[in-house]
Amino acid sequence: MYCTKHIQLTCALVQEKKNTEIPFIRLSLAPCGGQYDGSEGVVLSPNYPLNYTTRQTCSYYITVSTQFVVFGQFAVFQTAMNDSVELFDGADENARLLSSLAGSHSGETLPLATSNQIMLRFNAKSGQSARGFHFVYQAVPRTSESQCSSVPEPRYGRRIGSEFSTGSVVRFECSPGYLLKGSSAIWCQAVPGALAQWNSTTPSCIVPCSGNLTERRGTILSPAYPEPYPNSLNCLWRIHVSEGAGIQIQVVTFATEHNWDSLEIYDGGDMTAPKLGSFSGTTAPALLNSTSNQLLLHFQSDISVVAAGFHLEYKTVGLTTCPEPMIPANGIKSGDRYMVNEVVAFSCEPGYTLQGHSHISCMPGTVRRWNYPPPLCIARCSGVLSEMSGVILSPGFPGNYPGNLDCTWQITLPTGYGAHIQFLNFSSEDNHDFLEVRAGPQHSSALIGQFTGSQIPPLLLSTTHLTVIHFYSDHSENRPGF
Ligand SMILES: [Ca+2]
Ligand SMILES: [Ca+2]
Repeated sequence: MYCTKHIQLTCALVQEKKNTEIPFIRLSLAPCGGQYDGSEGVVLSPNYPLNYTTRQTCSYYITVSTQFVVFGQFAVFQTAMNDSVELFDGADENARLLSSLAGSHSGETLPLATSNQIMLRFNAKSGQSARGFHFVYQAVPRTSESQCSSVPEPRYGRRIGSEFSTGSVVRFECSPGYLLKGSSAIWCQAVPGALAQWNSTTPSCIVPCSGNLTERRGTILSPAYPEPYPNSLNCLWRIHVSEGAGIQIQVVTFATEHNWDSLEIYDGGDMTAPKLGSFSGTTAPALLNSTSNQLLLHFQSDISVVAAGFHLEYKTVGLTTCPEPMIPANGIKSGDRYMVNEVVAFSCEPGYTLQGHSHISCMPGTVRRWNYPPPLCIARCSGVLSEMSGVILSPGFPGNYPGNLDCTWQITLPTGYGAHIQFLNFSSEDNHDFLEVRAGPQHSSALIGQFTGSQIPPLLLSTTHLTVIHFYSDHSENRPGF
């Protein structure tokens, strides 16, 4: 099938229904209309959580015990502009209209009903569709002149105070990651000749689509979490903790539309910083570590298909360093800073050859480690030396050389120069392991000296510019060499 995601709406819908990568999409579909008798409950638009079916009117009748009244709010509300929901303060549409809503109104608290019955009528005649609604209701005590209506806990938050008589104050706070929208405190006022009333509506707890987080720890949620996030988001969160500290993000849940809705995390204060990663679908690492005291999170969703979103927790951590690198035997380390991106260099003492990487750097990532192991400094069996001075060591020096060696070092000097050869150490198995110095590359070239045993050879002079040193050891009895 050929289809372009952003052009064919039908294609997007099919994709949503078939998409098995996105968890939390409930597939049981809500009916159009019904009777609700519990002391609390949920009313969903037809087909919810998918877009509602159009060209119909659905009537929902909600009844609670007679000593209570109905209190309700829309956790989610999204209709086409010409489709509306009407709430009637009684058993049918002849009762007083409590509220009439169209468009987008999630989280709003509705006026309290005066009766124990309400009727909710959904007019979906426009032919256009949208997400619909998720209406939550509960039975609350009737009010009086000295008693305000009982105040429910906000979704994703809590109510502090449970006195609802005149003069009482009730405060609200939101769960981590949510922001209070509305009054953080309300009080119950006496109204002369009428029922007592709260001075303001109860607030709601929403997820902000941006933020500057400076606390030592915190929570970042995708907008509308734990409901799926909306389309067309462009959210930016900055975490900035104290200088010298690092930030660790724990990914608690993560699900976005694969390839289309992605969370990018920058290892610094702005989008020019290197990315710690770009995540979409359900793949995100459990832990992410910054290399400094700032992180930037950028979440974008496109125009169709959503998923459950994400829940991230961050905390401030000590920025860890890479472990002290081991200095190779006969080697020298330069650099003593082991933070991320810092480099340590190694070199070898004269006569030793560096094997491995001369520079290693401390890598960013969840675990602090060097990009390479420290190098080794080894005395090689054979080599070509063309410097005007140098050092030659037997393999393994200052330890014993191995058996069965056949090493050749060639000293190549500019024409006209000869070589002084001075032995600082010499020890080989007498009459079995030999060192030979010849004035030329051939085995037949003039022998300057042949040495074996434990006596240090004398100062030698080669009169040619090409001097060759051979060292042979047999299969047994090794000594420290030279
Ligand atoms: Ca999307
Ligand atoms: Ca030997």
